[in-house]
Amino acid sequence: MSVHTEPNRHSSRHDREIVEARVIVTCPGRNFVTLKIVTRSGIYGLGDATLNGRELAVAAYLQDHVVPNLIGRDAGRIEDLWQFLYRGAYWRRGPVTMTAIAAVDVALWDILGKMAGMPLYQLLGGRSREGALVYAHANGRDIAEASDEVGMYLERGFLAVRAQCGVPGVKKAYGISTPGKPYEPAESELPAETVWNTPRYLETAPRLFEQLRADHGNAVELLHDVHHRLTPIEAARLARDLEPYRLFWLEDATPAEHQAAFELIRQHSVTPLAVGEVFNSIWDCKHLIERQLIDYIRTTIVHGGGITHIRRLADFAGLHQVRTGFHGATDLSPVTMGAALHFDTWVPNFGIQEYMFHGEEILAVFPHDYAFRAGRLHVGDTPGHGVDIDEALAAKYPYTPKQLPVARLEDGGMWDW
Ligand code: CS2
Ligand code: MG
Repeated sequence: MSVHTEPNRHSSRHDREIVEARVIVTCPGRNFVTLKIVTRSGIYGLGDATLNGRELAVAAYLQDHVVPNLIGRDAGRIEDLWQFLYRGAYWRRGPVTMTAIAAVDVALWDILGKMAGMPLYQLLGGRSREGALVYAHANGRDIAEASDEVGMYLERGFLAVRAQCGVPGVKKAYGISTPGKPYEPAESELPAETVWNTPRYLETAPRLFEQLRADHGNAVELLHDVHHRLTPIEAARLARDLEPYRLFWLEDATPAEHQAAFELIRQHSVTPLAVGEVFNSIWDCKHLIERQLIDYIRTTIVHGGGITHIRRLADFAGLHQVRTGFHGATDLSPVTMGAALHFDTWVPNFGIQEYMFHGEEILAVFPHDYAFRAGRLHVGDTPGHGVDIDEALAAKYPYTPKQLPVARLEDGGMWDW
């Protein structure tokens, strides 16, 4: 019997040639940088290149140093282009470089999916699950308000909720929204200055989770983000104090530049730990993973060199029973959310996905096919990652400078925000 297979009409080198790559900056409520790569066949791919508060640095890196290297190349050589931009640049790693590389990489995977007529999860190896468990953000000025918001998300079908609440005596704590508005940290052109008080926080956080378990029971998965503001021994104490409330995870308990600092937390507590939204490569978490000092790795596609690198990171984490828990704040565009969800649908060692919803204006600029049902996000079967950009609409929202806040201690000394 002879088997005849039609050659893919996009398989020629000529069709795959990159003829154009452009950087699109838009601010439909918050700034996003998107890279659009176009091939000779007319098929294009999109990659997110947004680095909150430093957007134009990545835009310039792409525009001035990456785009000229893409024109004329074969969009099908995803691995080779990744190596070219990483090894070939000589200056390796760092958030600006790795975000720029990610934008190229995700756009090329998107093109590959469109050429193959397949959704991205299929190219990665196919479905491992029906949907990706997600967690929402609940917050409140005090414990009672935060608990009400957890209840609201449970009514909307969420199975996992991150909870943050105001700290008595601290004027503007991380994670707490302005009343009536969704939580959005980068609100001003220059960084807002906030004041931090560790002892007050260490008293409040366990009381918050005691109340949440009393109000909502044990079935809901609860998460909490320390946002890098404790020293290792303080983090160890908080992790221990939270043990009775069985958190899904405690995030960024202490800054992780010094990875071995997490050994101290592990020695004192069995609260699961998550780290990594500010990491950019495997090298930032190699010790944390090899020594099983964390349970979840949060580095996601846009800030970690794209699918090509995050796939290696996830495989390495899997060897050490570390699961993924990708960053998904609103400063990551729907393009990253789409790509991350395809990854989540495939990756064997999936844990959870952060889901902090984008507003209507943003969703109109980025048409997408993922949808929330019963506590999980589900990707569609559109070829590629399933997220597009309406360039005419994007052009109506010019870039607006905004930076993240900073934090100081009460004596004025700088602290981690
Ligand atoms: C946060 C983010 O989502 C999270 O866990 O830590 O809100 C983070 O502050 C922002 O992404 C910074 O741009
Ligand atoms: Mg975080």
